[in-house]
Amino acid sequence: MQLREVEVFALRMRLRHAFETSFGREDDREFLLVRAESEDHTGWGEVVVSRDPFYCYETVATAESVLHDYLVPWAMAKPVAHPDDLGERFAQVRGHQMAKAGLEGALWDIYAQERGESLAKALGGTKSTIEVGISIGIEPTADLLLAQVERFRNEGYRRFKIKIKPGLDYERLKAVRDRFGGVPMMADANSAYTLGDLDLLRRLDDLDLMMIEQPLGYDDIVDHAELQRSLRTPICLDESIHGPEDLRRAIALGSGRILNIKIGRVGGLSAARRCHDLAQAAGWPVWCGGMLESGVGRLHNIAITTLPGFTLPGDTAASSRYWQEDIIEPEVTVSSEGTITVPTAPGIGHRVKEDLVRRMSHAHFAMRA
Ligand code: OSB
Ligand code: MG
Repeated sequence: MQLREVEVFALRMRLRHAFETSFGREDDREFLLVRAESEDHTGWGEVVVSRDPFYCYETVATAESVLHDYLVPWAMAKPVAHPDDLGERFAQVRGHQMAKAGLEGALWDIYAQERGESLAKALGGTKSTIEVGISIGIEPTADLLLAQVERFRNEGYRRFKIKIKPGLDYERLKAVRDRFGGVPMMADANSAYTLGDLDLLRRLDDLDLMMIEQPLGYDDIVDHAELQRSLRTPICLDESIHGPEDLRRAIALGSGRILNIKIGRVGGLSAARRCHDLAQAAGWPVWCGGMLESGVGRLHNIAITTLPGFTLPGDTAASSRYWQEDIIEPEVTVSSEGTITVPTAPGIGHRVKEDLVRRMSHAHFAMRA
């Protein structure tokens, strides 16, 4: 495929329910959308950055700059035979995985449309429905947390991820365990602890959690290995894995036993697929994480989750969990059994409300080949 035009839109979307983690609180999502046009097709990708560099170093501003100055011109410079080839073309830019992933995602959408296949099928996915869970932020009180779990359990979600931070951890999780019995649940600490908290982390073993996600440093795989040796609960890595090479090292060290794959964090769908393959070979189950995506990123998440190694429910909830109005049509819905039906139309498979995107976007650039 040869790109004719790439447009990048900056969006700010109000979350229906503020989302708080150990690193901060988000009331609005600020992120970028990429619209890429080839001779015959239009593809969409989402750059899952935030306004602030609190989850990782990338932000709306860094992604906008790197896309404008390097990645978009390089993607348009000559034809792309396969989206897998972009990794090499982008390699001179170190890091900036989310910026790379957003643009690569738009090319994957085009590539799938060219083949007349759904994005899931083009990636080699095998499922027609996927199982999903939900990620619940740090709520102001334990009662409000319990009310959230209750609501989402009634809606059908298959597993509950509860955000924790020091002081709001064991008791909160215990309250959920006591109220809801054996529900599949896990905790996500977003790097809020150190090995100095070993006693507390060990107590979490009593709660029969499916896993504890990223308890230690955002860039650590050594302390996590030590912690995993002293915990029964599997550790799931999120922040510290930025691609297949990080994963290879983490597997070698035993830094965990499960991987959260976020397409943006690992640098795109091609890298996500390679992480999936590596994890599968090592016997690590994987699941698809989320970055409070709009419909565009959500559809990419659904597609990657159809690969066979995604054996645990992910964080890909319904559009309505996040947005008053999503930017895709139809919106993503979750059945009362906690499943999402994988789109079968070519590419990402749902229509992007382009007029709405153009009206909502507060900054924009376009480049032509
Ligand atoms: O750590 O998985 C995380 C959201 C923003 C930043 C980091 C994380 C999250 C989530 C939400 O847990 C997942 C979602 O519902 O999209
Ligand atoms: Mg996480």
